[in-house]
Amino acid sequence: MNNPAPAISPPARIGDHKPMNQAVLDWVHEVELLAQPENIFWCDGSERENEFLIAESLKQNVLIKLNEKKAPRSYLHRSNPNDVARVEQFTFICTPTKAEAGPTNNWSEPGETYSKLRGLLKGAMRGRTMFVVPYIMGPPDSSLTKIGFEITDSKYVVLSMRIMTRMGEIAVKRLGSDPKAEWNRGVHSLLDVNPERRFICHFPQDNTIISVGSGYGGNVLLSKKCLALRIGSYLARKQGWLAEHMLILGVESPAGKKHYVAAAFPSACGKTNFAMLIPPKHFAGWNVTTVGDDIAWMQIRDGRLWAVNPENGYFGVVPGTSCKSNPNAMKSIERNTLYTNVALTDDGDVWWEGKDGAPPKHAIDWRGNDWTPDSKEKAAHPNSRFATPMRNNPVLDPHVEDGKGVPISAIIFGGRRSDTMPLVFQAFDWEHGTYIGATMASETTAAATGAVGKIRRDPMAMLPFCGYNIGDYFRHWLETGKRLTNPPLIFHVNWFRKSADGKFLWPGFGDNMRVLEWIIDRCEGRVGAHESAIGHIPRMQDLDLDELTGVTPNQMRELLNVNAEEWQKEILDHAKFFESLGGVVPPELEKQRENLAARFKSSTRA
Ligand code: OXD
Ligand code: MN
Repeated sequence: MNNPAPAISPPARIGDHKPMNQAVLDWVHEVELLAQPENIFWCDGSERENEFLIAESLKQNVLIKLNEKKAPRSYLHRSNPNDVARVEQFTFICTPTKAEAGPTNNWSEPGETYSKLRGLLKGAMRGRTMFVVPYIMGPPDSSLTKIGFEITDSKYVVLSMRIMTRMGEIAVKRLGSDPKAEWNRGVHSLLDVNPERRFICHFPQDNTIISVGSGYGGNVLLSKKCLALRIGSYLARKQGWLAEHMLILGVESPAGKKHYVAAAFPSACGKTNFAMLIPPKHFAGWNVTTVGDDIAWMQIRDGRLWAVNPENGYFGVVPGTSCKSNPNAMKSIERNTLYTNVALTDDGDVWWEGKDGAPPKHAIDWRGNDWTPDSKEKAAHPNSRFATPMRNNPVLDPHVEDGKGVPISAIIFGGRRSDTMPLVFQAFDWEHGTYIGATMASETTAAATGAVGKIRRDPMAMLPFCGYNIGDYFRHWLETGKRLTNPPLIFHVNWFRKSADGKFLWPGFGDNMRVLEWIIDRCEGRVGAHESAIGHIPRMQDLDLDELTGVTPNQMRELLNVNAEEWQKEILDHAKFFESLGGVVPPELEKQRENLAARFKSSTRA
């Protein structure tokens, strides 16, 4: 469990890798004086250090070793049951004014917040080891790459950061000794893992993050949601690029033509599955490769958008992952994987709901209790996770380390919608696409605490991750569009539409290739569409549906249908959402809504 663990004493040359940079040394000293740890452990990211930390974690029951034959070099971690997901209600953007954080963020005054956090951190690491984790986000030779240092009192965090980032020596070298160099300061302490003392605070102006009271990945791997998205989006606007909650995939046709696509779906809506898609047999010769499964940093070059994945690993949702839903993820997590909150089988393997094969007759559930198929509780927590190096992915894109990134031909927005949203449609242009992203909605999932299955607007899947005023974020998207001479085409997809009797209409997974092919063909201008009120929609004949099983022509019509009544409600809901943002929405997007409503009025066929 994620409870405070005693200090460790590493052998010589482990934990003594101090950087040369005086600004880092001064800051670490300041945190040391405040948190009063027993000792400081400077990480270098080496294999030797990793082995040592794993051995210590096993001794202190922070990790459980899995069966070496079934899950080589893999471990299970159980978090405190009160600490299993991101806590949006305790996540703050601490800008000098509330307006800078905007209507979608919790705001807290920086001065007061620093003092409150200092109070909580005072003496918080007494008797414990304080780790200093240097890391970079982005390929080593990218101009977008950022340096971060995370101080933490959790070995689980150090081990996870080693998977999720390029950690250690590489960051120390890149930073060098310039005291004015740009780097992110991150401080994390478990405290006593008490939800009442759990705060995830971002200070964009100071490039600083302080996270206390949690051990859950999204709250504490400060490189990911905190730096790469919240602080990242703030820096991106200032510096003229985009930091987005998007997967990046490559798709190559049998003729050898390759395109890259970025897609924004809210948390736990299938980004990892889509990024690792295996085309159905009928699509022989098509290949999908993964650049990233969660975050895209994109900059403009030659009038196009070029994307890099800042991460080095995948932190994916486990339940539902199987050889049917994502064979490449199953291969990726076969080894060197850190599991959190899945079930442990009697033979030392891991299990979760939705895994291939029959459930085990007995297991230990994610809380550490006995479990059988008759148990009422789930064996794995619905937001249980794997952290696995991206190099485990058999379909890793060869350009993943390319500093200039990959050129993006299409951007896809999508969410879980039981109704209203057709399988796929294409925006008329960038501004219309920005509107589609800005009004995107999805049913909530277990990735964040709170009710599951409620529709919420989640602009560009960035609602929990935009580190500044959402109105300015929309404006930044519109401005970016003006700077692009060769912008990506923008699409919206919905794999989750249901029939009147509540069944999913679309098989999803590999069959999403059929939609992806249409998207690529649209980019190449070689396939048709019907021009509807909401955008270009494929007609049945525009999609390759050969050998598609389980979808009748009527169901297909339903999937592609634009129901005017549902859309009247949808447009009203867009208006309500914009209104709830209190006047920050750019007029161009208000106008887009009026145009959408007008198109429905002037059209008899939607
Ligand atoms: C994630 C999330 O973990 O979006 O990627 O919550
Ligand atoms: Mn995510």
